[in-house]
Amino acid sequence: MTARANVNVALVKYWGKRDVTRNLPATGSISLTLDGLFVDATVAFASPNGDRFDIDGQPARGEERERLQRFIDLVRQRAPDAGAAEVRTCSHVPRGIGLASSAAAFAAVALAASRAAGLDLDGRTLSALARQGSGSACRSIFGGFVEWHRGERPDGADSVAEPLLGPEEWDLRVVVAITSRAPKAVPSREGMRRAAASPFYPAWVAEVDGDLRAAREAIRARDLPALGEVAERSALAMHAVGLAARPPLLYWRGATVECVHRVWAMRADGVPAWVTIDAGPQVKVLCAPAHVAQVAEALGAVPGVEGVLTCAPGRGAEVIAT
Ligand code: 2P0
Repeated sequence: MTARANVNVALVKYWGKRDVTRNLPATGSISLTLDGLFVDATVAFASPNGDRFDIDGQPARGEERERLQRFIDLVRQRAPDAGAAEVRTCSHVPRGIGLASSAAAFAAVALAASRAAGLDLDGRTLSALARQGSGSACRSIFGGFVEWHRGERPDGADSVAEPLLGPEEWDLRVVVAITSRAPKAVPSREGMRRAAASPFYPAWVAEVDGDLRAAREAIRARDLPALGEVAERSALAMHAVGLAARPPLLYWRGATVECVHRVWAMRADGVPAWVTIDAGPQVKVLCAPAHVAQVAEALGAVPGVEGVLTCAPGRGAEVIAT
């Protein structure tokens, strides 16, 4: 069974957990699933050689292996007779540089593994399962604009994503400026742990409900300036929390800052474009299709930018081979 899932970019960020084991977030978040950056996962049960995990053609090791092992154990709790698993993932997105490859990977594995085990989970249940592999994976189950609800229950059954607007319902673009391909120094998990101890963290949490409301409203109204504004402030506030943490957390490189200034200068010149930045140095710019060429050219000309990608809204996770 092979499933494909796209990455997603958060417009209102998930940054911090209320339960580390189950990946229950401190706040809700809203994302856009992106076309063209995806992970394929192939899963078969009843492997004769015990559990096997391969990532991009290599046996999984260390922390990555443990995460996959824990995840497959969760699937087997629902399908105890499934047997040993053979899991292979193939990534079509650079890994570990802040482009959400783990979100796509766990969304794809959740779908492929549950189907391979004979389970036919509804979107909500599949989203809750994917969340336990990687929090943001619960959003990649769905296409287009997606909201992940914080939920209240200690078991996390209500901490699931739901689609807000399908990928065909609002045609936007995200232009990604790659400023460094080096593996990130601080994984998101550790970043969130540090952020939660920042003196600014309570202020961050207090702002998120208002940002979620504003983003939901902007998406409903297809209001790009309103959505861009909330996305930009959510990202900058998330990074401000890290700057104030002890030890401090700074994902940006010099070119990251230059890209932000470039986008702000373009906006002052009348080009509607807004930045967001995740747990890495890449800059993602939200704009309308009509402005993609201009934005991509401007970002590509910023010293230190190593490459530029453009993504349209993408579909949710789907089975591509049985
Ligand atoms: C997000 N990020 O909302 C935020 C913004 C990065 C910055 O979700 O520990 O890989 O697996 O739940 O989902 C990246 O964190 O973390 C992330 P885990 P995840 O997209």
